[in-house]
Amino acid sequence: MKLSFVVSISQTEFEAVAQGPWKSNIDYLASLGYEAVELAIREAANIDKRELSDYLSFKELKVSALGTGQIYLKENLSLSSKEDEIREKAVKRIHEHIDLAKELQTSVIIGLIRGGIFDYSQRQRYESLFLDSLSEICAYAASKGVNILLEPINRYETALLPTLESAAKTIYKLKYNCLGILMDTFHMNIEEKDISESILKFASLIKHVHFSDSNRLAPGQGHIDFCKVLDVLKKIGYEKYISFEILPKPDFKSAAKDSLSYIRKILEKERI
Ligand code: LER
Ligand code: MN
Repeated sequence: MKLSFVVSISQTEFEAVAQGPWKSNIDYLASLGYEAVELAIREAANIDKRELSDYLSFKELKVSALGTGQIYLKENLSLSSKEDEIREKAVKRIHEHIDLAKELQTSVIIGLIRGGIFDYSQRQRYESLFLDSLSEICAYAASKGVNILLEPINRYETALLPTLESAAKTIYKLKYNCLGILMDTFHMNIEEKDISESILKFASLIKHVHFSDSNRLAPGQGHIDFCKVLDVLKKIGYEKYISFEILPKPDFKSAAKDSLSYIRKILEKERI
């Protein structure tokens, strides 16, 4: 399992990321020994791809995934909007992320961009609009050889797809090989009956992992049992990235350092 940290390329309302000058954040993460960074990006088309990929290779860091939530948080574009124009704009923006992901040899996350829906009476309607958008995205991603990571998100952030089971049903329905699950321990702690059982049950679909403790702080600062989570990930043969998506508290540097040493200690002790 390879360790990664979420870095935002520009200023964002979402707090569980490293913010500020991205180059110095990347320098620091590389100096700690991280193997990859997950990049939270709002406008993929405006990124200087050459500068970004040159800098990452200079630091010998891979990109574990590209995040897309800022498109929703900052611009209110969502894949389940009832307005065709908004949905189309959101899909187009994800296509731009897919183009960037192809260059950086990484995957694209579909999390909050599905929309922060709280009108439960209309959930089916929103879900079907979301599935149409997702299907269009998957067709484009498949043509580019890029994987899409569908992230179950807890009920306080959206009404759509809160559990691994609901994401799995969506994946079986759409039948795209490029579509997998991003499991996030923070959301799972709220929504899953049993975190380990869900990981075992949907093992073959899990393609990316977010780690944060029950309170969105670094692993070890809340009540999630990460020894148990890592043990199950080991059992299913998970060898991809674990990305820390945590509040930078008390500050980014200590949060990044503490997460890495806490998880490494567990990995080494159990020889995962
Ligand atoms: C994003 O990865 C996430 O976990 C969501 O909570 C974003 O709001
Ligand atoms: Mn997450």
